Amino acid sequence: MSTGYPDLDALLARLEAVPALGSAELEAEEIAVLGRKSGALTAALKRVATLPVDERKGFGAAVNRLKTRFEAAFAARREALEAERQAREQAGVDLTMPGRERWVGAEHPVTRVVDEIIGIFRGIGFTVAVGPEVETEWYNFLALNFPPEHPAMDLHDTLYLDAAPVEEEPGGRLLLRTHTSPVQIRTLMQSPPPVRVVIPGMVYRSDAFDASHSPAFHQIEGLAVDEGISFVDLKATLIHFARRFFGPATKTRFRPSFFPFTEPSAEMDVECQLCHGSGCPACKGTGWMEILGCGMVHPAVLENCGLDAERYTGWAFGMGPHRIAMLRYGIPDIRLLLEGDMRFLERVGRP
Ligand code: 2NL
Repeated sequence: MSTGYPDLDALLARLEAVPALGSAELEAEEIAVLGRKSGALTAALKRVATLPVDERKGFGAAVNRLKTRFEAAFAARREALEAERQAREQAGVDLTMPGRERWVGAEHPVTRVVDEIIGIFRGIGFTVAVGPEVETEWYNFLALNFPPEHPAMDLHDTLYLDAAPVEEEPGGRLLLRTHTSPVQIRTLMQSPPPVRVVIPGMVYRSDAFDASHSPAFHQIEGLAVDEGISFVDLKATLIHFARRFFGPATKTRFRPSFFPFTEPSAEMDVECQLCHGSGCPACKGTGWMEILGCGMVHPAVLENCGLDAERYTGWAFGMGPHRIAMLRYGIPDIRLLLEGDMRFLERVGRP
């Protein structure tokens, strides 16, 4: 129904739209149309005084009629919205209730440690390799120069599969790998040196689940094999790693050790991350924390992979990212890293 005035007719579309407004929109529209300061109809009413005398009465009346229609439409819509709200309330739905906050998750500290370690080695030319978690005795032990009677191969330490051996003995029995070294053996057998790889993954041992042990845990190993590689390369690379990972001023030390697959072998310590060398309960007063084992690849291991040990040499290391995460974040119990309790991740994980 036309008002008889084109500039007032322009508001009719807005009048028709009122019954579809939501409550916030309704409030805004009331102000936009009827508001004392800048409402569209208020402005039209103010214009009345500027018109020639004979036009004032007719226009003023049209504005007032339109104003009455708007007021009625707003009131009707407000009532309808209130009725809807009451109906919802009676049905037990409260749309004003705050939503449940959804936790988007966090990066696990072990994942973060593994990613950072891999990143540091990638930065100096290493690639990443992965391999099977079910292995044979040959790849897991014998190729690595474990003597056939080594206690690590015992049922008490290693989880064997209840399955037929893949080959006749020796070395054909199936097991859950106890370290990621078999992937290094596979890498050396498949691609000739130069080899520079890091290998992250889960490993398994027949251990009790207590504050410092778990039957399943992560390991990350590295291997460099080429012509002319020496212990100097091992030390320089691992010291570089420690400084990148723990900070540029980090002190390191190497102690002699023993592994069947390396000769000579060593363990690397970094200054205690909690007391910075002065001695505390975490480092048992020594000021040092062991972070990895390493050594020059035993010539027998190279020969087992079909390589000429007179021509090639190499070094390798292995470390446990759980231990490193515990040292770095001061986590007292390995089970906190493995149980998947979201309350722990909410506190320690990186969002
Ligand atoms: C440790 C010690 C180590 C290796 C792992 C390795 C692999 C091949 C040849 C020679 Cl194929 N060595 N790996 C070497 C030294 C130490 O791990 O304490 N891990 C948690």
